Amino acid sequence: MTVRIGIIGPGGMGEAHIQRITNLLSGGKVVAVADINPARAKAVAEPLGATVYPDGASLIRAEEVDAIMVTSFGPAHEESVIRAIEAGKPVFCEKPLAPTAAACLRIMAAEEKAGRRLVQVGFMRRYDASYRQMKAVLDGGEIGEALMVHCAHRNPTVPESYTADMAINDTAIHEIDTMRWLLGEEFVTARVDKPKKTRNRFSHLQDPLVLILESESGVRVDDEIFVNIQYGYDIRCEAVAEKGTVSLADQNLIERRDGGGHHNQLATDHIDRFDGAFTTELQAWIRSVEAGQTSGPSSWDGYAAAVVCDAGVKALTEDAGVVAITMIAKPAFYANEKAVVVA
Ligand code: ISE
Repeated sequence: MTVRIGIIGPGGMGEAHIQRITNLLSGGKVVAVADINPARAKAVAEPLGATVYPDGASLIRAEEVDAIMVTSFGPAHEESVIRAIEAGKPVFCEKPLAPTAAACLRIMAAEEKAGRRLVQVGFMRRYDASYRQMKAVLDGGEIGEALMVHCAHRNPTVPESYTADMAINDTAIHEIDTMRWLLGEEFVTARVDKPKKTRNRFSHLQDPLVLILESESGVRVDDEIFVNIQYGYDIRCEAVAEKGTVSLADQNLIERRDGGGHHNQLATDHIDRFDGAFTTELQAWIRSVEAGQTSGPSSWDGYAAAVVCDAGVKALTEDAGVVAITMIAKPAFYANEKAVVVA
């Protein structure tokens, strides 16, 4: 079976997903496109031979569309995701699931009403080979329980439109989700440390900053967010456990030695660094749609990340010190989910 996919809001991330589905992955075909900018929808659809729809609602209703991919602007996600759920169609939604916890709760309510999981959230790091190996080591128990995790999330630069809160809800959201998954528990507090600011930033930003999270069992996670580091896209993570440590290795593809010394090739952005993760993530989604069993990061994960982000943004923007994180109890509907990963 070929899963016929309709994409809503094909921006940069959406384009990258379309290229993967069209040129690399098996089992899926993009047949429909909608965008608030009709010229953009046409430009994306034409080379694919896909149909342009005037809006997300008509694309979701279309008989020729089996599954929906939402890659529009975050605040627009809720409407499309809920419509897709109501139409009984599986939906892959880029992060964030929605920008507020309240909107995520509405999505969860729609999914519970539909009676089956239909939403996969685009937290791609769970599909990254190196994070998966770190998780296997921790789950294996040989180095004991994790006590602390040191993370760094460094972007070369960000545009002026990147607002102060985005350091948490656009950038740190990746570590928030990955650490919940890696540790298998929720966070209970958040605080933000504000080091000396780089001169290479727009003045409205606190850059760098360190988000510090504490989990239910007391694991301390620190996450350095530095979005103007200039030199490259650098993602680091070291878990310190009772009898050992495990960390992501340097992500270089090649090492070069020459008269200037010994160099690593660094990634330049997330599309480059997480290339393999995006591929595995989307292939897993297509397979799960074929099997009629949506899996991977769920609406619950989208909600939990949003709640932690809210606490982090409060700590950052209101100088609120240690902020308690309060979530609803995890609904039974979302218990016992497994992430299906396709090698
Ligand atoms: C961006 O939206 C992403 O999702 C990237 O993975 C992250 O590195 C970047 O900071 C965000 O702005």
